[in-house]
Amino acid sequence: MSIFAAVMTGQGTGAISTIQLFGDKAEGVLKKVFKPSGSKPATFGLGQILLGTIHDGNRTIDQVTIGCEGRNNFTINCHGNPLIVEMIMKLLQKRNVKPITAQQLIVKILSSDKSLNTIAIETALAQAEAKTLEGAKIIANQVNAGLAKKAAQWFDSINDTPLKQIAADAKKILKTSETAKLIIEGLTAVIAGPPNTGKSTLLNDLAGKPKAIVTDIKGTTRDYVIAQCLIAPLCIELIDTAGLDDELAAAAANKIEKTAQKKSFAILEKADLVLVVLDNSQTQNAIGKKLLKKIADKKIITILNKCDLPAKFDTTELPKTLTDTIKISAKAGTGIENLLKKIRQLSDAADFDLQSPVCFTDRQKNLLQKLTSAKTKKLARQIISGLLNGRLCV
Ligand SMILES: Nc1nc2c(ncn2[C@@H]2O[C@H](COP(=O)(O)OP(=O)(O)OP(=O)(O)O)[C@@H](O)[C@H]2O)c(=O)[nH]1
Ligand SMILES: [Mg+2]
Repeated sequence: MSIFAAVMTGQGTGAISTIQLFGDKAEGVLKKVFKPSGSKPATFGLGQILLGTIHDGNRTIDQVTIGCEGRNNFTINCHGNPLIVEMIMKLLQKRNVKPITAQQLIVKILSSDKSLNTIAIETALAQAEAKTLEGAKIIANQVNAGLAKKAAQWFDSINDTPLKQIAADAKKILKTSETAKLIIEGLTAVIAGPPNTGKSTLLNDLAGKPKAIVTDIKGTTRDYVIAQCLIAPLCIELIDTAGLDDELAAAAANKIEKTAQKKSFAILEKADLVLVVLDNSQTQNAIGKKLLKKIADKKIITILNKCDLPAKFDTTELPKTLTDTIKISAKAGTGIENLLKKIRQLSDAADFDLQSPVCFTDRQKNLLQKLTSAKTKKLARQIISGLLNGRLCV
């Protein structure tokens, strides 16, 4: 086996950076580049940390600590200047150490532990990327329960279980995974609607800070404004757009307005959820046909805003896709709790069981999709075995 090294900490300057060294001759390399403090030669015992210096011949590069995490597995904790990190990596390369990415190194280390299945390795990689604590828990639960347990059950009982049953189970897991994905990766909610209805006021409310400019002038927002907002268990990227109006778009006198309208329609493409904000204190809300067409297949909540003022809007006039309404006053901050509840409900995140079996990588998803249409038990067994013990490409 070769010796590999990867920078495990994030790019840029920090107090400390960590380089991990892995391979059956890693200790030999360390003995050549590391001088322990004191007079004794370095001996690396499992779980020990040694203080000393990394040197290139007579030149000291940095004071470091070396952690021994396994027989072939060491961490070099150096100072966090990227130049120092680069010098140490170059020094290791001179000693025939191959530089790889942190992800690749994690896969190599975990793959060397034969007691771990592939889902456990994917868990270690994916957990760090989860946007919420609940998302991290969902992923962690797939190792000893969840997907790994389900796959092991399928494998053990394949001779007695009809393929139809396995396919139905796989379909259910794929469906549940759609909600899990929103909790793990977060969702994008676009705030859209006619001008001056209170979209930016709502964004500021949900973001908990004045991110977007609010005025009583129609067309205040031009470039869209993004804010992150935690509506546990969901991490939401909220996007406030320019007021959308078919007539305004057609008649937009200047280039800036035209571009603002275009950009707002375009951003709707990436919405998992659309919050259509209307002004409940006006008799008319010009909900353009173009907006309705754009969001026809999206999850939508229609927000009747400005409910602190007398109601004038006749909701029976609303098109079918906008009849799921909720009343709020973004300015007074009333009705917001109900809105949050509705957002959770609509994304199925409200009562999500964090123990449910779900897939959380494209590899797992592809295999489950194949399993839904496997025509023979031999093929089904191969797919399930791949789910548990397949190779990872990183
Ligand atoms: N009374 C009342 N006024 C509100 C409410 N929400 C917003 N407003 C007011 O409505 C006006 C427009 O608010 P904005 O949040 O800028 O509206 P917008 O939809 O972002 O407007 P555009 O960016 O022009 O499309 C401002 O004067 C706000 O103070 C509300 O709940 N009640
Ligand atoms: Mg605005």
